Amino acid sequence: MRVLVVSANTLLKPLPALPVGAGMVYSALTAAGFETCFVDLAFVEEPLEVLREALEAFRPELICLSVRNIDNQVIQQPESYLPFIREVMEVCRTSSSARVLLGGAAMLVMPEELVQALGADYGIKGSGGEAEAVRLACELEQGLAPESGTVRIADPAYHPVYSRIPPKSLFAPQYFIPNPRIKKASMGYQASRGCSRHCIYCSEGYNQPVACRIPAEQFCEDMRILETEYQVHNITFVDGVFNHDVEETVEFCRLIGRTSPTLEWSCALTPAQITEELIRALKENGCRFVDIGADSGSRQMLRRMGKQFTPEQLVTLGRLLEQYHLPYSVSLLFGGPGECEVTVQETVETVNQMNPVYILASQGIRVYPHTSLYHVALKEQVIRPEDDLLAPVFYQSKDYSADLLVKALERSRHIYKDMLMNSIGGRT
Ligand code: B12
Ligand code: SF4
Repeated sequence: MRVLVVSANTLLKPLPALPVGAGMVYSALTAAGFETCFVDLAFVEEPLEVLREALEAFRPELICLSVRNIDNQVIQQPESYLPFIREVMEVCRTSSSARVLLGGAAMLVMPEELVQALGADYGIKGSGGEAEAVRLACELEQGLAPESGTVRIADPAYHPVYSRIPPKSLFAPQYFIPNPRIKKASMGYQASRGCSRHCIYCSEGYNQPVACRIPAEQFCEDMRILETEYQVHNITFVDGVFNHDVEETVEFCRLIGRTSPTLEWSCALTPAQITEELIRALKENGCRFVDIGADSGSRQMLRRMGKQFTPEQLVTLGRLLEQYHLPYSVSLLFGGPGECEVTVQETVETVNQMNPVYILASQGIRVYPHTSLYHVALKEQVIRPEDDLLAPVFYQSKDYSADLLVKALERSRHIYKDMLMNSIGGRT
């Protein structure tokens, strides 16, 4: 069977995101013996035309459409990418009679809704997906086609053959232009799937409240490919959080050190699972930057946002990172349930006790259906059951406004930046 894998993400800001996931699906299907072709719609002048030509030339029997972003999640300047995805789907339908299987990061967030809205034949949701794509393609080949509109849940476990880094030659060279900020070629790499945390606005921990780490041998093999074939010596771990479990993470850091002693890397930490031994293990094994996904520094807000740590734990993490000379950023999310003048001030005061390199502050939280926030938003009548959440919809506490933040930032030691990296306020 001929299978065309399409990466439909054309967004190049804030930086181009290498379509590793779509590439893994391509590699898995190729390894399973299917005749495959890969089309990436980024960096081409006329993406729809490129897709049409590929469909006509390759004549696929199955199209694996990888969708990454639904919208930009920016309340100040919301931008939906669905109109373009609909156009992509339209081209698939008019230029081909192949069945369309939908997958990708956007399917973590709104799986059934996307399959229905785009009129796809099948969908696979959740972290992982490459092995499930192979399974579905095999069924189609054997004439065991599932019912149209079926959405399956991916098994997050890493498959020894199918969950492999794709060949570098699959990707456009533009993806490997060094990041101007760090002046090095860096790459996102996922070493665990799912998330052990339960942030109320996120479908990751809601769907799969355990994380599944890549097996050690497979990780070593991936690192060898990254260093030799990709020539990348700097990676960002894009796991929901890096430290799901302290002891296991310490061991994993040591594995990185043994496997790739010259690799430099960054990761996201939750203050909930920290020991000094862990921070030492990060430092000794190549970690060069940490993002703390704090969301808030207010005790009440941390509890309401489902963050499972306290302001004291947040400050302690900052101090430990400083002690070990590990630079870090703090990500904040203002406007969650119950956010008000007092809680905003509490956050600013907590972060004043820390010394991050920068602070990224978002305001208003994008509401997705399979999350706890969805139910809060319904209860507070911010949304109605019939609302179409495919369009950017945000939750913002009625007691919160951007002015409150600007006022609170008069007492900040730091500059706060928004999602578009504009300065919101504060001082150094
Ligand atoms: C790391 C990350 C970033 C990094 C990327 C860094 C880099 N160098 O790649 C940065 C910070 C730059 C970033 C930016 C943005 N991001 Co981001 N990002 C992520 C994150 C945390 C991980 C993505 C990743 O690399 N995954 C690892 C790869 C291997 O997995 P994957 O692509 O999902 O592929 C797997 C499956 O999806 C599946 N699969 C993939 N394709 C297909 C196709 C088929 C047919 C099938 C069956 C399966 C399948 O199999 C793959 C292998 O298992 C995700 C959250 C998440 N957990 O996915 C958000 C996420 C993808 N980002 C999101 C968004 C919105 C953005 C931005 C638009 C934000 C903004 N305003 O700037 C930008 C867009 C950037 C761009 N150019 O596209 C959203 C997208 C969904 C949505 N809400 O619209 C997500 C899901 C976060 C969320 N929960 O809301 N992001
Ligand atoms: S830590 Fe990140 S991935 Fe995990 S539940 Fe929270 S927002 Fe989602």
